[in-house]
Amino acid sequence: MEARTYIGAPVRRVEDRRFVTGRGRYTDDIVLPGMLYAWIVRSPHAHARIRAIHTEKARQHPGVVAVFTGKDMLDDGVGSLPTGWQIGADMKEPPHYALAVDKVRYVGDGVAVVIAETKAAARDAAELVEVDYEELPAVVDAAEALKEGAPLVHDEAPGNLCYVWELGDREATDRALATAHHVTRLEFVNQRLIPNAIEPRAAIGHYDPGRDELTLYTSSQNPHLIRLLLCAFVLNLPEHKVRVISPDVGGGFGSKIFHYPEEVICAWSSRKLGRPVKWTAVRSESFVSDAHGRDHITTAEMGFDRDGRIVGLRVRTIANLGAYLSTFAPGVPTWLYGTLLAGQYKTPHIHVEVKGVFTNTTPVDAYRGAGRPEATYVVERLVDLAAHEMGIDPAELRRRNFIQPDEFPYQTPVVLQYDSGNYEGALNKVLEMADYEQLREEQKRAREQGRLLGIGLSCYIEACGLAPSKVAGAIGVRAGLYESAAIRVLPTGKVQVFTGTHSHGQGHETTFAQIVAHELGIPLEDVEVIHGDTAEIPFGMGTYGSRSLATGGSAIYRALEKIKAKARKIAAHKLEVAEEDLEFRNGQFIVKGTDRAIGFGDVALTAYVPHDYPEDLEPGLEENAFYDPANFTFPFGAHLSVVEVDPETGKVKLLRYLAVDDVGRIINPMIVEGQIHGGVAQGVGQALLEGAAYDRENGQLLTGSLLDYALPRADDLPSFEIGHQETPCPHNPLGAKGAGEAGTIAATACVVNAVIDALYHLGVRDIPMPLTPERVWRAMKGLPTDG
Ligand code: MCN
Repeated sequence: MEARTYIGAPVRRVEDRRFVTGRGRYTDDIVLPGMLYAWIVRSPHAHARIRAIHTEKARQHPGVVAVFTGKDMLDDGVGSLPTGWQIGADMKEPPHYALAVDKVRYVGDGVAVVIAETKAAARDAAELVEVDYEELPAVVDAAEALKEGAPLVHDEAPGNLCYVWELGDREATDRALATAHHVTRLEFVNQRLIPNAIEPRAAIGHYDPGRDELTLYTSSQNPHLIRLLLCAFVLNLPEHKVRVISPDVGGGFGSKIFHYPEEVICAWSSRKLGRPVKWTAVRSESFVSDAHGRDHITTAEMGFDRDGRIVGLRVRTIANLGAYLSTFAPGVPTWLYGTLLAGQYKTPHIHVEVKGVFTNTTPVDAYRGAGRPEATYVVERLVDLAAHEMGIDPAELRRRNFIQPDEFPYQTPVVLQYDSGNYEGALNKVLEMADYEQLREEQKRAREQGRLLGIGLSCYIEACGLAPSKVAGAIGVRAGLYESAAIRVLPTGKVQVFTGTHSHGQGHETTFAQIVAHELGIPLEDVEVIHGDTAEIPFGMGTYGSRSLATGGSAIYRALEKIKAKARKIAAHKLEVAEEDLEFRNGQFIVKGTDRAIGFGDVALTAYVPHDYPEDLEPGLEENAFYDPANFTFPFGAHLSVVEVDPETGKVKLLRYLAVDDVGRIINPMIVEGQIHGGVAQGVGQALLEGAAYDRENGQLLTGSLLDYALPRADDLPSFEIGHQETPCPHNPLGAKGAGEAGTIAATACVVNAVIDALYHLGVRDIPMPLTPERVWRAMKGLPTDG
């Protein structure tokens, strides 16, 4: 392949060689000499006081080395896990200890850890730990938790209220809705989801007493942040003596961004015992101990004028935060949600109020899309329902309200300034791919035959590429959100790229290598991308919020510019010409208008064997860059789905799913398609299948395994039809926007809209998700659906 054509090429993922041949190296694959195994004793109660913990029997079990409780850790000075996002000065931030000290607050809350020579011994001995609980009433529903007399989760948070957050102009929005020609209103639950990465979370603490150094291996999306929180807040360790390694990670979908109790437990107990300590979750443990996603109760009203133009949007949301604040939890239902409520539309007035609430449930935090799927669901369900209510075609109603291509940069009433877009272009393309008019005809014919076909649209926008650090600071994020890169050109011209992002399925080892090979004009095989080890890479901010290409890729690009600038000086010296007389093409510095040239490899060698070298230049060819973006990136798109509902059983069959996404300039279209496919599958999962259920009486998680929690499978999904549109991002050097969450953000509303479209003529306006056959059937019969 011509070196210069790597950007935009559907290169196969280089990392897959090791993954598909079983040679990936995940945390649980790592076996260290003298390693011990941890098993965590978890609360079977949603809410209880711990009267006493009896550990003697467990300690005597063969193979057991130690049993620790929350009190042991507290007495040893171990601090609380902090949250990284402050929402307003009044936000309540009760302590969250790695093991509960006085009270347990959800089923799965850790109370003790058993550490033994084998995992089996640790597990067996854990059964011998006797905890004397005084059970307390529990509350799992966020609206119930706000009611007077509800069980109190934390004394520090009266009424279970963590914060009240609002954005937008309340009075102007109220006025706009009061005088609107038509108001569409929806009350709904955006249900709780449980992430299920293929690889369960795992951690190994490895303390080396000789060097007084701690290494933490952890299946994390975010190694530097974990090290910072662990050192500065929880264990009070010198940061330079701690190394965090996130080796191969088998998916995260957001759930591995956060600093988890088990990381603290393994790190601390390894220091105590002077031996490595490993913990690996079993799947049912992941169900209760990985942070969950979504869980909003929302009332939303959208007002329209006589011509179908949106005049205002009012949103009231109660967000369930679970029992403790997870690392980014406060920001997800607020800044990552409320700021996206303009969607793709010119909505003059928006007001949103969010109450963040503690309950006796697993903590809730970011899950693929994090706040943005919830915002898209609000906007796209309302627009679609309004179209039905006003008798306007849903595509036409959207067209009447789109922000137009010549209106960018576009300032929304909810803080964000969109940088670029062509929303109608994406909609037109997906309608054309689907042959929309023909589909509507088919729908009519099908209805005459008693068949229930539905067509759904979802025109989404997301803010990703998190974030300008200045903005992050202004909205309470307790971290910078730039990204780092280092490029080391070796004497033979081979290149190592160190990135502060973390790849756990997204294919960075391929796409980032494509950028480098393209820009340096060298073969892809000459580039190695390294990530996930704080001892090797500059301080980085990790992977989430579809930020890695836009920020991490841009940092790599900036470092490449420095490499090229230095290489040019060396080349000019070797060729005895001025730097301006050189052009760099296909890996060669060429004297303009001549055939005299020097290859990049020769320049690299000269940098390390500087016998004949410019006087004022340092040897070596290695550069760093930290890239802080000027704005978020704003990918968008239009998705369309076609469903058929079985009138007898209520079963929804997804017949077609089409997506046109605009993720700016594409580095690797095959990887982007894969990202969209995976994202859509997760979005469809929320619409039709997935949903966490708690027993309201006793707070037990009823969907605690894959037997009860339905993930989408291949046979639930059609073959997706994918189209692209490219509107380059105007403010990063690659012109790239994010792609990692787009599918999830669009798909949920798209599928629900299709089902409602199929049933609207039967009087169905809404069905709670997931749209199980029973609920759909009940809705068709006019029976209550919230069971
Ligand atoms: N890409 C591209 N051209 C673009 C945009 C992206 O070629 N214009 C490529 C990128 O180079 C990268 C991939 O697409 O290889 C995704 O890039 P990006 O959108 O920057 O997203 P991140 O790499 O930051 O990944 C995060 C995102 C999120 S937030 C979740 S959640 C998610 C996702 O990615 N979790 C995933 N995709 C996942 N895919 C897998 N397999 N596993 C997960 O856990």
